[in-house]
This record gives sequence, C-alpha cells and structure tokens, in this order.
Amino acid sequence: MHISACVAYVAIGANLGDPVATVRSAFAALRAIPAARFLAASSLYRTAPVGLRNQPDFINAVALLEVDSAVLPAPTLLDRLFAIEADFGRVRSVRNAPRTLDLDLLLYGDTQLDLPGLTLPHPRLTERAFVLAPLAEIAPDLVIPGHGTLSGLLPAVAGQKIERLA
Ligand code: PH2
Ligand code: MG
Ligand code: MG
Repeated sequence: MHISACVAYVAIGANLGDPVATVRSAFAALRAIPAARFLAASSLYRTAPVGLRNQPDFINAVALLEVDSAVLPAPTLLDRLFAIEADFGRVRSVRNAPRTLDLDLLLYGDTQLDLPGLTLPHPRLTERAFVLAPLAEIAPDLVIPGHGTLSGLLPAVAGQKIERLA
C-alpha cells in the first residue's frame, strides 16, 4: 500500500571540482535517503551558466523520487537535500557562488506552496533549459502545477546552451 506516496523531482547541479563524478555520487546519495524510492535519473548535461558571470560550465541532471509524504513532507525532504549538499562540502557563502553540489527540490506532487525558503514548484524552473530538458527526458508528459505542460515550456528556453553527455 502506498497511501501517502508522492513523487518528487530533484535538480542536481555542480560546477566545481569534478562535476561529473559529483553528480553521479549525488544520485547514489539520493538513492540512500530513507523513506524515498529512486525511480529515475536523467542523463547528465553540460550547460552554460544561467544568470551567472565568469563561472565554469555546470553539469546538471534531474532525479525522480517517490517519497512517503508522511515521513518526508516537502520541508523535511529539502532538509535531507541540504544535508547531502553539506556532505559534499558545499559552503553557503554568497548566493549563487560556484558550488560543489546544488540540489533543488523542483516539484513535490501537485503541491503549490510559498514558504520562506521553499517555493513549489521551484520558482525558476520554467526559465531553465538545464532543468526542463532533463525533466523532458524522464517525464515527457509532465504538467507543472500553475504553468501547464513541459512541452509547452520548452520552446522559450531553446536558445540556452546545453549538451547531453553520452
Ligand atoms: N544554477 C543556478 C544558477 N545558474 N546555471 C546552470 N547552467 N546550471 C545550474 O545548476 C545553475 C545555473 C542556481 O542554483
Ligand atoms: Mg539551484
Ligand atoms: Mg539550491
């Protein structure tokens, strides 16, 4: 029985050190979250920084988890993600500093909420090819609460530089 099962999408980003190895290890860390089941991972993508100047390219990916929402409500899941970031040596100095690992909670079921520190869906998701393209790979029919279909959002970000890694 999965009465309180809920799907959650997590964005993974890294642009310091060995970002390919970091993103792969991040998948493993997500697999190890108790009360979550790892359902799917996108390919890795090399992406130009969006909204940042003079930073290395990123490696980005998206993971799909099924979580027990009684044990891992969205704020608790976000805390787990921050704990994994810290395990990877992330230091939160200034906003948008280069990072060893960034894990963003994109979607939590159909939840729409706006708390200090947690907005769902993720507020910048619709502007970012580095999120939408990997999402389209693992969930082509996805509907973003409040924003319509994924396929309807993709054309607006078609100009952003992103390359799927083999
Ligand atoms: N993350 C940001 C800002 N800009 N650009 C790319 N390509 N990839 C990211 O993960 C990214 C970004 C803030 O977290
Ligand atoms: Mg981010
Ligand atoms: Mg983040």
